[in-house]
This record gives sequence, structure tokens and C-alpha cells, in this order.
Amino acid sequence: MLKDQDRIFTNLYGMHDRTLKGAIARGHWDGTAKIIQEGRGAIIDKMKASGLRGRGGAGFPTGLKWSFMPKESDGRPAYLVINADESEPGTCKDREIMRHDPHTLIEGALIASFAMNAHTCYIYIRGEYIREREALQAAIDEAYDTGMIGKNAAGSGWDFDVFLHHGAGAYICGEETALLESLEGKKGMPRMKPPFPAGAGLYGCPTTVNNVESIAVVPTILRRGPEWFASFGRPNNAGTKIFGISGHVNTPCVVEEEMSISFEELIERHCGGIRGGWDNLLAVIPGGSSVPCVRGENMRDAVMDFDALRDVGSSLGTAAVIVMDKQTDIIKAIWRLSKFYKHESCGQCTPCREGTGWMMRVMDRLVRGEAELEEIDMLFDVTKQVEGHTICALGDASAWPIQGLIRNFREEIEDRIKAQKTGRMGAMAAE
Ligand code: L3W
Ligand code: SF4
Repeated sequence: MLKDQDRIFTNLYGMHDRTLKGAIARGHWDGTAKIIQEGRGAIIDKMKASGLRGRGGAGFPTGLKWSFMPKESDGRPAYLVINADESEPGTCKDREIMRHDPHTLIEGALIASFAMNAHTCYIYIRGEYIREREALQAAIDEAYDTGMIGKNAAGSGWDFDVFLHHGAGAYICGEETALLESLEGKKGMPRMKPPFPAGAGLYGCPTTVNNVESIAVVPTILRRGPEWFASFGRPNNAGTKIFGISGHVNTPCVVEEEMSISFEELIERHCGGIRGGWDNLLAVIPGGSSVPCVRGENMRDAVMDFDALRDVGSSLGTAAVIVMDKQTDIIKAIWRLSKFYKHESCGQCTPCREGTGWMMRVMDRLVRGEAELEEIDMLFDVTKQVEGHTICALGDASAWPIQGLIRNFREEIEDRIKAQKTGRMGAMAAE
């Protein structure tokens, strides 16, 4: 259980002061030049030692990712790109950072950029986040006016610029290579990987794309030490983590907690329990819409981290915890996600373009119970044809929620089909 003094994002709670003065009072921008003057190698080593894994959904080790960037300039500029295109259904954690703690993100951007030899950082923010971009732009302007960024940023000797780029409402632009295409002014369509952005990213130059939360925790990790951060959670699942809990809990919230907290403790401590009590819990999607749902009874003792959630057949993803009680039509809820992925598919690869529509149409009939029982296996088979056969992870993301539904709620799907059939036959007999 995380103590208040170990929270990084203290301005998420209570009275909000997102000005530079407020940020400094909370301990941000303290000794930034000194951190930078320790040198690139030292910063990257500390980030590796902290155990931080990317907070955007994939959990790739952040220090390792930074180490893929060229050590010496080969004549091409290097870039840091911050993925603030937070669009995963259920996910609203980065929004809170940008609203209430924007300076932490800017300070992190400076340090991370220096560590990767980048003088320029682009923050790609979701188009619908209008208030957040105003807050962030105000903080960027304030940081320029006070010399925290710009020439000789924060007295570090490093010149550093930040540009805020507004997205235009496409979920796929949160995929890192689609984001880079969009930033270059093109249609946001994912690129094949490899090459990874560290080799050829923005304008063909070495680029690292990191999530907002991943960058915003950097200054505190370096100030308090990697051991401090690594002391939270479990090995390979270190640190504090922002969870966004929505759905059928008594008080939905966004909260920073210790990684590896149990689901029950997270809900009891911060959300006032499940609506109607634990017996009323039907299902949980523990990491945003892209990860499989889990039956409620399997979730209560689940440990909320990257590795442990695999044991219950799911994943931490963005740590957007979607709670559904027994009043939920779970088949319909997953159908709604399949509709979302069909709508957001960029259409450039066949299994995703065709598969998302196919899956959505079968799901539509499952909701009404108008499918045949054999179609459940057929649908599962289609998800397997999509998964792993596409250019980007949106294909997998469209398949996994349906796989989770079939694995966990097959009986409910079958019952609905049978009930519909019985009803139809009853109606025919009455005619
Ligand atoms: C160099 C290698 N770099 C991997 C880098 C790669 C990327 C990062 C993770 O998807 C997931 C997805 C969604 N050399 C490298 C390398 N990298 N190998 O590491 O890569 P990857 O491919 O594992 O994942 P991804 O394509 O970044 C992200 C899931 O997150 N998700 C969705 C999240 C949505 C949001 C949002 O709305 N903000 O975050 C939730 O679960 O399904 O599986 O940087 O370049 N050998
Ligand atoms: Fe586009 Fe879907 Fe292929 Fe990703 S998987 S590149 S979203 S068609």
C-alpha cells in the first residue's frame, strides 16, 4: 500500500496548483541541472536499475528502450516523442497528469531528451483533450519564460525545445509509428517494424516514443534514486502506478498506487467497494479495452501487475480498470468494443480491415442470441486468424476482448442462443 509521501503525482489530489511555483513547492524542478550533468550513461543506467516499464500498455523496459538510441550523433538529429494520444477506452490517467502536473512531464522530457541526445521533443496530444492541451501549453510557455527550457535549459548547458502537436481524433494515431506518420503530416497509418523508431523514426531520424506517465515519473526516480522506485511492487513489476478505475464501483477514480497491489485492496481502499457488494461483481477488464476480461470471482485476489495478470488470462495494459457488475450485459459490452475496433481500423492490412467487421457482425448476432452454437468456435477461430497477422497491435487488440469473452462467458453465450431458439420454436408452435 502506497503511503502519501511516496506518491509522485501529489497534485492529482485536493487543491490543484499546476503553476511552476506550485510544482517547485512540491519538489519538482529541484536540481534538474545536476541530474543532467551526471551524464547520459548514468541517467540511462539509473533508469534501467529503477525497473520502470513503459506505462502506455506494452510494458517495455524504459531504460532499455533509451539505450537503443545512438550513443553518438551520426549527423541526424534525435527526437523524443511523447505519446499523449490517450484514447484507449477506459483510460484517462495521462489526462490527469497533463491537467494537474504538467511541469513534471516537461522536466521529465528535458532529462529524457538529454539522455538520448535529443534537443527537440514533440508531445502528440489527443485532439479531444482541449483543456489538457491548454494546461500543458501554459506550462510550456511558463517553462520557456523562466528558462527551464529553451537555450541552456534550467542552467544545464543543454538547449531544449518542446512542441505540442494536436491529434485529430483517430485512435490509431496512438500507435507509435502511426503517430510519427501523423506528426510528419501524413495519414496516420502504422509502419512495419523493424525498423524500430530508435533506428528510423521521425523524419527517418533516431526517435524514442514514450508514454506520458513513463516520462513524468523520470525526475522523481532520479531524485529519490532508482532503488526507491524499485522498492515498490514485485521484481520485474516495479514502481508506483496510476490506475484509472471506472464502471460499477461506488467511487470511480484515478489514483496512484503501488504496483502489484491486489485488485480487492485497490477497490476497497480507493473506490468504496463494488456496487452492490463483491457478490455482485460479474467481470473486470483490468487494463483498458484491448485486454481480455476476467470473471469477477477470479479477479478478487488478482495482483495488479504486468506478470501476475497473465495468470488470470489478462494483462495490465494501461491499468484502466473497468468493473462490471451483474446488471451488465457482458456480451453487449464486448460487442461495443468490437464496434470500436472496426471503426478505428486504418484498413491497410486485410486481416484487420476484414476481420474487425466480420467479428463485429458475429458479435452483433451473439448479443441478440440469433447465431448458431457452432459460430462461437468459428468466431474464436477468426480472432486467431487476426491475432498476430497484422502490421500493428490494433489487430490483436480487436481479437483479445472477444477471446476473453468466449473463454470466460461461453455458457452465457450458449444460454442466450438456446433461449432465443426455444423462444423462436415456441412462437412457431403457437402460430
Ligand atoms: C527497439 C526492439 N525497440 C520493442 C519498442 C517499440 C515500442 C515498445 C513496445 O503496443 C500495446 C499494444 C496495445 N528494438 C524493440 C523495440 N520495441 N521491441 O518497445 O513495443 P510493442 O510492440 O510491444 O508494443 P506497442 O506497439 O507499443 C502497445 C496495448 O499497448 N494497449 C493500448 C494502449 C493504448 C494507449 C493509449 O490510448 N494511450 O496506451 C493496451 O493494452 O494493445 O499491445 O516503443 O518500438 N527490438
Ligand atoms: Fe491498420 Fe489494423 Fe493493420 Fe493496424 S492492424 S495497420 S490498424 S489495418
